[in-house]
Amino acid sequence: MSTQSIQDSDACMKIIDGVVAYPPEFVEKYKKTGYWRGQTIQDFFTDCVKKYGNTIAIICGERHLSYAQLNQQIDQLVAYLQQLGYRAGERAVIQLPNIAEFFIAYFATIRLGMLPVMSLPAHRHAEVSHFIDQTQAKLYICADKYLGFDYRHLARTCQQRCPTLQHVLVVGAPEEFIAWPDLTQNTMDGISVTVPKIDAGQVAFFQLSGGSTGTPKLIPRTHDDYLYSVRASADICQLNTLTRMLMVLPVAHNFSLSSPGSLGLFFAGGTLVLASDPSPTTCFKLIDQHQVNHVALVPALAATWVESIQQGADNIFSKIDILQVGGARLADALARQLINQYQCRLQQVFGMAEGLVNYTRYDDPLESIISTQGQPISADDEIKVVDDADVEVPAGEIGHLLTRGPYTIRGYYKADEHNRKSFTSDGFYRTGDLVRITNEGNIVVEGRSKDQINRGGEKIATEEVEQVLNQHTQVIQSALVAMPDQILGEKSCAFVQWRAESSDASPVRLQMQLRQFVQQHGLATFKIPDRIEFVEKMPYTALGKIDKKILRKQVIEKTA
Ligand code: AMP
Ligand code: DBH
Repeated sequence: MSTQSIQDSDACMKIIDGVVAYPPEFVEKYKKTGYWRGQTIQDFFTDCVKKYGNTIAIICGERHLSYAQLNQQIDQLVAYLQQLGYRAGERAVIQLPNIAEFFIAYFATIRLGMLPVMSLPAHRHAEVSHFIDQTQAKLYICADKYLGFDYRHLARTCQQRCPTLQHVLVVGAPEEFIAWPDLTQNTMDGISVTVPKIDAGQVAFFQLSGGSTGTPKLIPRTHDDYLYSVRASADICQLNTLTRMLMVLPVAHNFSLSSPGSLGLFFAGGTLVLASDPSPTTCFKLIDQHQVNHVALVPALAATWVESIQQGADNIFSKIDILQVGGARLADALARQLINQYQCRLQQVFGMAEGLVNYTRYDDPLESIISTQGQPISADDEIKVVDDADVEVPAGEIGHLLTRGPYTIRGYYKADEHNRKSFTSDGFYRTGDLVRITNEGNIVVEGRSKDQINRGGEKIATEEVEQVLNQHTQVIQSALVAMPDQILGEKSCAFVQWRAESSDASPVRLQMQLRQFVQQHGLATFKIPDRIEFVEKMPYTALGKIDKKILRKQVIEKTA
């Protein structure tokens, strides 16, 4: 274990094994208030099983798993992993679609004291190998194929690149890797499992950040802090044993897992229905078939579902009790339409995997629900809206949102340098969001200062894509900017300064080449530029940086 103290201007930050610890006075405060209860995610789930044993926890295709059955399969996998040699403290990257195995893998690794690392199905070998390297993961758990992509292929690349990787566990056909064991046969009975004693103040797992720099950052979440956000969210959203939640967004996403998400649902004893894909065809059927009453979407999906209703599908929104929309700014017009035209009970959710989550409350005035992103979970979420010099702006004015609180991290994992920029010296997280606070205390997201594109809720750190484009031998430099999109809200446009002597191929061919280049590099599918513009020179700001404001204007004019 390595401990490092960084003396900052007004705080002494303790970093233990790459994790920035909460300062002792905050630990004491969050414990005293009852936010942090010393419960691990493992004990939390065991409690759920005790309370709701025979209730159906998960519906996944034809499979209906009760809390007790789920628990039994988790136990089987715990024994299996222990037999493979896994012990507390080791890390496992989990990249699974919306299937029951995700939860079995998540809870089993945690039960064993391992630390799961979340990955989205859209991630490719650049991200996955980075997660493996950064966490020194020995285990990678994936599906054989999903939406036409073969993850065993990805696993092979990671195996070549990542010296720590020892096992690949595949749900489905394993080829040369290890097959997900049949956990229904209780073949592991009789194996004695040593479940370690875990301190709830320790990191439980790594969540994902969209980030705004070159490499994706990992977010270390502790048992204590995460469970507080989960319990409080379940409370705010009034989940109960009758809640039937459809999981449309990727299960590993922070919104899906905790706001209130699957963990909030398990806490309340409800039933989770897993959608294999987010299409109206798949989801509307599941909603009908299983009397779903709670759904969480990103604005882009809500818009797609509206379109499908306009084209003749049933008004699915009137059949559910609550539609949560978050992950990207919901246009007021769409919010209004959902409520007025489709009798939707809407809740806006503005959150981040780093911590802070805001909800409009069910009893808020309609106008607040339509045009604001709500209020924080906790009375102890500290919010500051500041100008470029970190001075608080007058009430109601737009500024940078800074936050600190009982479930917001104090630093990304092993990212000292980046942390100095992303956190203030007194521990506030610089969200990169531009917000204002209404008279009623609601947050309105007005824009963004971080160099990130929000593509229908999927975050793209522009620098990461630019770094890849710049590696192409024919590229002098590149700049990725957001362009407006009717459905997704934003898409990405890469401006590329190309070497003059290489311009004999047609632009269309060059664009294809570049897209392939990004893809071969192993970046997630959603990071491949939607549009590519070749330019002879870049516009610059007075400070000599590429002027993205001008580029954004240019792409709007070109696409108008
Ligand atoms: P991440 O840090 O990758 O978890 O992404 C969180 C970011 O998503 C926030 O900082 C916002 O920029 C954006 N976001 C999430 N929910 C909303 C929302 N309801 N409205 C606007 N932006 C949102
Ligand atoms: O976008 C997000 O990351 C997000 C949105 C809503 C989130 O992490 C959350 C709720 O918890």
